[in-house]
Amino acid sequence: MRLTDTSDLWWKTAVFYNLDVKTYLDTDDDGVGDLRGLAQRLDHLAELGVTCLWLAPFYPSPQRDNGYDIQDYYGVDPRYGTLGDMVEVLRTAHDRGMRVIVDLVVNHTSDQHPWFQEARTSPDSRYRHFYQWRDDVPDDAPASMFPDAEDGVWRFDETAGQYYKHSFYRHQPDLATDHPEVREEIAKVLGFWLELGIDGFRVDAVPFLIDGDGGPEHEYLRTLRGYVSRRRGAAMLLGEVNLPYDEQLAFFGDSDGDELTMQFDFVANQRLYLALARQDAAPLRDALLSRPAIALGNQWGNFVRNHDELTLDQLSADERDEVFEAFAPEKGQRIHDRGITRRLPSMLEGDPRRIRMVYSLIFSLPGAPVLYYGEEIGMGEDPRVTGSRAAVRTPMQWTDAAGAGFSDADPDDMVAQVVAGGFAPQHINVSQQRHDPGSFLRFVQELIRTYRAAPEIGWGELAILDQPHSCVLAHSVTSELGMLVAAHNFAPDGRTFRIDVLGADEGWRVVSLLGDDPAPVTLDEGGFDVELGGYGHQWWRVIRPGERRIA
Ligand code: TEU
Repeated sequence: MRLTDTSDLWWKTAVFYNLDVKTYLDTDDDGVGDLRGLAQRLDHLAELGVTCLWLAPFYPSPQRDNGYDIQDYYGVDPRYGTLGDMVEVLRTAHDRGMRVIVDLVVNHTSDQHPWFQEARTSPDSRYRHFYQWRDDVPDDAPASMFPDAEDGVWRFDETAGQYYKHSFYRHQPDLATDHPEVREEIAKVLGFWLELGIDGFRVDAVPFLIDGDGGPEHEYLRTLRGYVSRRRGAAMLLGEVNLPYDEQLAFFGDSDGDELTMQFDFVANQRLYLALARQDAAPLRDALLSRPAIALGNQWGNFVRNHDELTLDQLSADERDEVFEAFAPEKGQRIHDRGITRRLPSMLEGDPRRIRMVYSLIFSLPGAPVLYYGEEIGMGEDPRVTGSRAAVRTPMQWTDAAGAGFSDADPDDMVAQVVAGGFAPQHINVSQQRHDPGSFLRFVQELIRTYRAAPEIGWGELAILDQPHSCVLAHSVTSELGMLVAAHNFAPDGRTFRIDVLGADEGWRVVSLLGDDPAPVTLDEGGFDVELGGYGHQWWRVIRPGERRIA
């Protein structure tokens, strides 16, 4: 992409919010959330300050992998509503100033997809080459991503008389994405949703999509991105690439950044949890220092939690054990030997200072924050669901009612049970927090407001600032738009220190952004003194002489 005009790079400063229609709001009390319910709650999201929704897969699906097993790329699962309801959601979101991206899951289809059903019938089927077939299992076959469910990635299909590849579950055959006809079909899918008004795609499992046996490489990602941009100038691709930074870099493309528009920062995410476990900011500090520079049009997606397990696969075995011990002491809270099935607030035992510190930090790092539904009220996982990602896929907690205000259906008919225990809706819900000025919801709303008023976070460059405490992360983000300084304390006791502002000059001032003291402080020899409480957090705006910005 040539960047002549940067006004349409909306994702640089967007606030993303991922939700799954089926667990959001059920308007017909059949126990399954629906698009009409989502439409009704768009005002909650707009009020919160969200600027882009990411809708988890809502397509027709046998639901054996939470909808990531797609049977028809052009439809809406009838349990959620119709395509017409989807257009209403889109229109209403756009009316409220929110964009909408959807999951693009084209590494594989469901085995119930007509292409696969047809492909397996005969080697001469016109869909046979849509998938990857072999007569035997290759010696160098990779291990399955789901080792407790699958013992490999090749499975013999009796009907087909051959092995097919499945990088994920056996019911998710991998598409042959290097085949021109498959690519043409994928292009049509993208074209369909773009024409309906979708603003981009969260691209599932990208390294699998462009890798594999004789698979296409980065040139295909470039093609996809080019196609998306041609069809809709301001549309983007947010890719799921859980790899080390140096490998991730290639997925942004060359110096023009012409492949994935955005990628989640899995490295910083995993290092964040190690830092929390150690009560020492060093692991995260080191990660951020090694975070590569990206092209102007690209962006990092910063997140605390997503819909999968909290994967710790990029930590060493010892580091992973430290995090397991601190935050998932019970075996049932772990999965695949690499991840945790809990949400942050429960891992931090509900400590408000610590939870707020983490969200403040995520919003202050260069990039665009990506929230997972329920994070705005501090939802926890369902402790009764063990060893499964389903623990964090529970109904959104709107009220303190038995059905969480999500649904009045019989609990047995509900798509997922409402969380029980200390994080149940009686304790954690939107209604109650809306009315409480000290609530977590109000805190997140304020954080989003402040992030949106500080575009330097999305556009700026990160610097880690020197100060004497390893438990503290002090950083600044600087761009032509302004400068922000932030400090976060990973330890339970308070710390005092001095922050020297990079490049500070005569007359520079700082003003606290998240606190309630609006008085600017003039820098003293280029720095200022900071008092940070236990697990404390602070943001400051740097005001240079002549700048008219307000706090
Ligand atoms: O995930 C792909 C994927 O690579 C992760 O699930 C990975 O296993 C995890 O990050 C640990 O490293 C996507 C979806 O997010 C997931 O829900 C689906 O199950 C999966 O694709 C298959 O479609």
